[in-house]
Amino acid sequence: MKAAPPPLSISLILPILNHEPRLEEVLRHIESVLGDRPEVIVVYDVTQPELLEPVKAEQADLEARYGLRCLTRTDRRGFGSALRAGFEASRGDVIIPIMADCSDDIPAIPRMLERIEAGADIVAGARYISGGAIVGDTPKQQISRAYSKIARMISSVGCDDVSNSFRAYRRSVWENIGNDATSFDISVEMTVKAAARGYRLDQVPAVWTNRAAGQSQFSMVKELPNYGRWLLYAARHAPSRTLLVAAPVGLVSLAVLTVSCLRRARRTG
Ligand SMILES: Nc1nc2c(ncn2[C@@H]2O[C@H](COP(=O)(O)OP(=O)(O)OP(=O)(O)O)[C@@H](O)[C@H]2O)c(=O)[nH]1
Ligand SMILES: [Mg+2]
Repeated sequence: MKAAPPPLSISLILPILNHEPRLEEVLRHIESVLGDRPEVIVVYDVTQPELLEPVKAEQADLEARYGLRCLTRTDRRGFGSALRAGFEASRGDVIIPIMADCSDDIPAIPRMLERIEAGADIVAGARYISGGAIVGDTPKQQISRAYSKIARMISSVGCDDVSNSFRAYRRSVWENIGNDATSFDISVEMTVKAAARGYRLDQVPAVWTNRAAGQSQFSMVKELPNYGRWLLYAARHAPSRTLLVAAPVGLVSLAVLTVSCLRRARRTG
């Protein structure tokens, strides 16, 4: 009888800008769901010299208690760059970015791994399919939902949540697809490039919870051109060239939606 293949090894990458007050809650949750199976790498970007000492103390404490590995970079290099550093330092067969502000659905990870074992190359945690959800909907989330709809409409991307960074990547996908996004759009970049190259995308429902503490680093205005760029890429690589017409329509709809959401957010304070 043929022996069963060994279980896939997992690396979890947690990016942190300076400090995330709920990091330890995330680590405890990971431990309760996955035990000591995953390799955990925390990528800190520290922007103020006076924070370095407390960050180093926090890291030593966490390394001792949770057996994780910390990378420290000075300066703000961006979310995408932090994920890249984590991927490069990781060793797992499957790599999963996890936010350090308790927004990701840790119990969804075993379902993601099942899909990878069944042959998927990327398994997205999808908030916009049945069983997925957002707790604490904001204008940003409404734009994100619309963005995913537009991306799906104008391209061949078989994923209903292209921007969620919470997803499982087979290591080979990350190694074979070059990426250059330094910001939050890295997840969209990987999705549209993987779809264009015929990798197998799958998704599982995931609940995303808005941050309850700490500071958001996401700026809608700064991200708009980044996200626009990947819509164009998706349209360019869609099966039919006629879809090129749909890309500008999608971009304009996204810009209109963004402006109206920002206005609404400003009105409601
Ligand atoms: N290392 C590193 N981590 C970052 C950087 N920017 C954001 N992060 C971390 O990446 C994770 C996601 O960033 P958030 O600010 O929560 O982004 P978001 O989830 O879109 O925004 P919220 O909805 O407000 O939570 C958090 O753990 C941040 O600390 C960065 O430049 N470098
Ligand atoms: Mg967050």
